[in-house]
Amino acid sequence: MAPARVRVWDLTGPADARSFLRASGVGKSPERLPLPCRAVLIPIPMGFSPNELQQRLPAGVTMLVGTQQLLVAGSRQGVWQLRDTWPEPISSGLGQALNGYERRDLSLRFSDGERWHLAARTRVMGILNVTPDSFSDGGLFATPPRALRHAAEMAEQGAEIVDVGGESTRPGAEAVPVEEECRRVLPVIEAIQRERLGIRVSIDTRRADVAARALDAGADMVNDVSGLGDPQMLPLVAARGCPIVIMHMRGRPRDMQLDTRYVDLVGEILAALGERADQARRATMTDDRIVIDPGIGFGKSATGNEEILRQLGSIRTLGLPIMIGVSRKSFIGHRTGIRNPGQRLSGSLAAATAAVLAGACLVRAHDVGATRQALDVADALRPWVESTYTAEAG
Ligand code: HH2
Repeated sequence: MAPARVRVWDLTGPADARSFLRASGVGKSPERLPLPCRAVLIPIPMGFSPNELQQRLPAGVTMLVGTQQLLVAGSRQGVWQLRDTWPEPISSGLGQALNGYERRDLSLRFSDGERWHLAARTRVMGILNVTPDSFSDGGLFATPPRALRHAAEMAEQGAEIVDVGGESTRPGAEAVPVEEECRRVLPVIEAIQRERLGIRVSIDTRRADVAARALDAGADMVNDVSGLGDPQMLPLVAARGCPIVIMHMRGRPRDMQLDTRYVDLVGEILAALGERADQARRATMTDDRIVIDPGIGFGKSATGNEEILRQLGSIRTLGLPIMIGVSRKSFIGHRTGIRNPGQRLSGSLAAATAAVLAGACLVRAHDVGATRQALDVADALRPWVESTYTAEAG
């Protein structure tokens, strides 16, 4: 019996609780929850009676019953006790989810053996779009010398990895032929390696063919916005020993903004990313080579993007490093009225800081210096970092 897919979130007050209840469809009244509390959503396994589970509820833990899910809420300790008192498959699903949610030893390992310890410091991924049409910097770095100069600048400003992309994934963008994508990205990756900028390189592509040639040219990681949409992507990264970012996107850039309605947005993202991560693990990828990303702006409305950021903590349930890409995106323009993406830096920093305080440990950004400064402060204030991990080891 597969473990039940459970979702964990620490609710701090009625606003959190209301959004969690609304999304899950389990009741509407936050006053029924013992706030602040740890809340856990559990799919009701076939043949289980909520009444029987209710009888085995530890003292101080509240249970609400929906049509397909149970919500239990209480102290951290009370919720952990359920793992020992409730039967399988809930017990192991709960154990896995609580362990994932509380996991602090997250790291990222590259094929040469270098390991980044992520709990100690959030890493900044500088965006290097070598495209004519990206939404905020299209055309600016489209020649190899300009791209190289920008990569060097970002390295100096504190980026530890640059994400080289040769295809815009802005809403409505058409796919670029493989040869053209390679023609744009490969010379830039080769130049960064040749110049020894001391920065890692990620290839932002949905295609395994492009990723393979980028890895040959010296890229260290694959950033796949289609979340393993190309069936050859997983065998490729598994064989090469490199890490991969698995991002959530519903639809394709061409059509992803046509319908941005979800029944339970964060629940759907969690389920999709959890499934892809399991697929990667089955292909021998270890957890230190899998990064997950909820895909801000990819098939989501402006308020949906804010909901993801508000509930980002619950994505920690998967126990994997979380990357976030909020830089200059349109939900910031929607909230502030600022139409020019280049003028959205302050909003980008606010969103990145909120994401890091909720558990993101890799931030993809255009404005590297300002982002690094904001995250140095955010890192010092992250409530979930344990002192044992504050000494950077790698
Ligand atoms: N966003 C963009 C592209 N790649 N990758 C990840 N993992 N997460 C993101 O949020 C993400 C991403 C879109 O931003 P940008 O590269 O600036 O624009 P464009 O797609 O127009 O080139």
